[in-house]
Amino acid sequence: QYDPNCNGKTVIVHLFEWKWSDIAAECERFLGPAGYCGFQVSPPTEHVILPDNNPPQPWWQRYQPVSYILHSRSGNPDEFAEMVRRCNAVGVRTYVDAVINHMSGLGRLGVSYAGSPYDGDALDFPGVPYSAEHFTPKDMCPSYDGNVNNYGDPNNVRNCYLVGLTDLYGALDYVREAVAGYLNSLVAIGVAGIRIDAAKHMWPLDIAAITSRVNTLPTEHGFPPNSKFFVYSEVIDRNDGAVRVDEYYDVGLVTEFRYCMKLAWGINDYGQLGGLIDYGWGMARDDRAFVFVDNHDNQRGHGGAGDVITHKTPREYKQAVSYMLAHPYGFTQVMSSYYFDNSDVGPPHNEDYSAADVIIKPDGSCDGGWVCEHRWNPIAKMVRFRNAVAGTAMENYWNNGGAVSFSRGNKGFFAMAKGGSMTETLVTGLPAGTYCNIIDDCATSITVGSDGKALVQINNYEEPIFAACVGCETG
Ligand code: AAO
Repeated sequence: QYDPNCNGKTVIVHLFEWKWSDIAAECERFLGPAGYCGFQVSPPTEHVILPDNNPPQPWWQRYQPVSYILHSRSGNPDEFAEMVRRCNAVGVRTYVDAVINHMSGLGRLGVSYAGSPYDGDALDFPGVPYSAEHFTPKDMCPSYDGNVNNYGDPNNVRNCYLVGLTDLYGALDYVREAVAGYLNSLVAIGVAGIRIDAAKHMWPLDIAAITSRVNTLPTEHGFPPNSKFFVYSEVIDRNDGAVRVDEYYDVGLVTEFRYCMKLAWGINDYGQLGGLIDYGWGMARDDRAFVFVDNHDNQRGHGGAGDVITHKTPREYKQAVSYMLAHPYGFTQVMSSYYFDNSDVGPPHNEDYSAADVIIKPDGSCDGGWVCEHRWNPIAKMVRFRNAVAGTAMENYWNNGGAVSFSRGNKGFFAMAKGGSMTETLVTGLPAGTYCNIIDDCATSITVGSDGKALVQINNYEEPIFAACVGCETG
């Protein structure tokens, strides 16, 4: 459950709200060749459909499941399985955003894509089936209105309804079996792991009871025998509540949201990059941390917003993601977004609100409202860098407040200049020789002497990054 099962590759991309057929194509034409380990999909199950919301059918309706049938605006079960199959065939793994803490919100009533009816107030979800006895008994929630409203009390956080979402009673064998059944249906078609949505609101023991029932990954999808399902728990711990990231180490990796904030501070003021990882703050240990510059929530002011860099400031964003991918801490995820003004609005869509095609322009960038940060030049190149230097330590760290550099063992060297230019003689950690900058397709290079030093020059305002790695082919 700690291994993403992708042959040692190091970066996942979150293809937020993409449809399955587009992802299948993206695996073959881009993710595989670029060296991505895999991708996280939006919740694939049937969910509430909210045509009367303003705006209609917000992105977050997918976080209100009503059954475990894999049918959503991204596609139907056949399209989902076909995506997983095609991506596995090119060595790119699928990770599902698993919403298993709750079902729909109270007051939600209707019928979903595959025909499953739902009634939130009656706690009735026949598509699973779940009924009232499968939800956390009211007397176990210490809050006055039944909702999570005191992050200082774990019983409140985990036994009450998160923003009115009907909370599954994870202590019940029936619920554990039903959720494990869902996860095993994913395993059977070749899914390699899950993000556990709202894990902070589940008891770690309940999660462990569920994941212990998950089968090993099928060898016919290319997994080595006895491979375990990868798990990363979504826990927003900003030193502000009773629930801490380390409570989730036994079940897998855990999201480290303090990293988003620390990295944003560091990009705004390079002097602060040196203190990026702060164990004094309780940040997750290196082999448990799941990190990202921004996610689908905090990029739009939902959970844990503030102090976060997003695609809306592309120059800073490229620096932030490049630094994250150069730095050894944690397992990394790259965000891939769609443009939005309204924080509730769903993805680019067709008339029936199914997800619209991702359009790829001749220059390789995206159109049709999709941002495709994962294709941005320095970001895609740094995926290759991170794979090439995997397992090495950060050494020879240098930072003068306006520029920063470090080596990764004797395999890679990284430098970045906030203002867009720098000229410095630096210790590179690399064996003597000439190395070119993979970011500018080898337009510039450094010559490392026998003392490991080189004159490093950066002169590129938009992408002020130098990255070289041993054995990194270019182009
Ligand atoms: C929607 C409507 C609601 C309605 C509900 C039910 O918006 O009005 O009541 O339906 O009908 C997403 C959306 C929700 C949406 C939900 C269901 O974001 O708006 O509700 O789908 O459709 C907490 C959780 C965390 C959660 C986050 C959003 O701990 O798990 O809220 N993230 C996941 C998903 C997310 C999804 C869900 C969970 C639910 O990624 O997309 O919701 O499936 C503090 C706490 C955090 C807490 C935040 C926000 O954070 O520590 O635990 O996250 O508050 O409540 C500073 C602090 C930081 C603080 C933050 C607040 O940064 O340092 O600690 O401010 O923003």
